[in-house]
Amino acid sequence: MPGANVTVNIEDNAFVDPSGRRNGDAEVTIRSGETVGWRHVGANPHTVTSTDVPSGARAFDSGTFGNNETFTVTPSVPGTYVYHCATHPSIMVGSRIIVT
Ligand SMILES: [Cu+2]
Repeated sequence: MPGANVTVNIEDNAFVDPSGRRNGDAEVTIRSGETVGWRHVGANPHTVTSTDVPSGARAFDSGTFGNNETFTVTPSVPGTYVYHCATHPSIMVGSRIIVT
């Protein structure tokens, strides 16, 4: 997706990384200062909401967004970021961003 170094698709009801891994198995790795993008390709509203970020890093929350909309995050603090969908936290859970 334009403006992102790596893109995670949001289907119903899954985060899907470029390797096809879903939800708790989905993981992308970027360098500090690069951008992760999410592209909503489903029908139902979802969110991208951090649940755990490295010490000193900023939490993120897309708010509810829908089909064809996008969201980006550009983390600067190295470490592991975990996020879920706040609307479907029991299903769309535990996806990770690794920042090196
Ligand atoms: Cu959701």
